[in-house]
Amino acid sequence: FLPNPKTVAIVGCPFRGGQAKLGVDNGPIHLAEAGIVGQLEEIGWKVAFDGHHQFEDIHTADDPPIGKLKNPRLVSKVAESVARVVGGHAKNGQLPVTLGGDHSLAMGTISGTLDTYPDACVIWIDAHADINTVETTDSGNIHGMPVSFLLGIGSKVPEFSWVKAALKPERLVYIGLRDLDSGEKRLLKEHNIKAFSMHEVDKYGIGKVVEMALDHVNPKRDLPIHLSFDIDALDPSVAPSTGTPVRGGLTFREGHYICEAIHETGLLVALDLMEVNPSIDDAESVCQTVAVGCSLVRSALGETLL
Ligand code: Z70
Ligand code: MN
Ligand code: MN
Ligand code: MN
Repeated sequence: FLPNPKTVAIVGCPFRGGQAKLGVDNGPIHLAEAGIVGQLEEIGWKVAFDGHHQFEDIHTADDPPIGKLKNPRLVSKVAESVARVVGGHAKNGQLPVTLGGDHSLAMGTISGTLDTYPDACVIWIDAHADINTVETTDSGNIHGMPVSFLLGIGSKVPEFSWVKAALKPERLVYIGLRDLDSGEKRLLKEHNIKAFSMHEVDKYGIGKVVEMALDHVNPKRDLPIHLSFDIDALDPSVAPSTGTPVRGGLTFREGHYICEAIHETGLLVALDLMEVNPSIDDAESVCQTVAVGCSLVRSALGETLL
């Protein structure tokens, strides 16, 4: 089923409408300026990058909240266009690497992947579960909600009717969680969603956790994998420049190990790197965070230590 892509399509998404902080829209610009394209070429990929995506601008005045949801029409429009772009690249046999931008974009990237590979599984690396529904969200920030839309749980918002409930709970697994709202904890239990929090990472070690995660979503190691990596899964000492740093996160090596192990499966069909915010913390922290982001992407795409 895999086209064995030799070409990466970089999908730069300068978007911040899924949360309130300024700056995360500059994440992809910094990642590109740090030389991610050349770095991937260096490790043997052809890289297609035709510039960052331009999104339709819907002004806040024309986009009042729907229930608690903030910027709902804007987020929906942007994610829908990202779904089209990612799906298009995947159907061309390319491996889409989406650079965010906030994590609401994953509503689009994963929709694009599932449209192309309906039996794909999702490995979601994050401090947060991003599974709030219309009912459970407190903040109204849609970057805390993309998973519920993909699963089709919570009440439906007509503006998001393009999102198919194409993700089955058994095809989703989390690693790195440590900051969940109480409603999110309930949803994970209710829907039997497998999650490895930092507690399990400490208990079993990252090698065993990745193996157990793959055993759950991909027992025969034959399904395509979409890896959605929120940089805030890493400890703030490793990746300080992100909107919601949470202490007690993955080490530099644990983050890279996840990417390396997923590359080794040979099943990766799409990758997201989200929530790099160059407006947070000092210049040195930004540099460090952007470099770690590039490095995670290289590891997921096959850079080896030896
Ligand atoms: C919270 C919410 C979130 C990222 C914060 C936080 C969600 N659960 N995700 N930062 N990346 O607002 O729903
Ligand atoms: Mn493109
Ligand atoms: Mn996230
Ligand atoms: Mn997060």
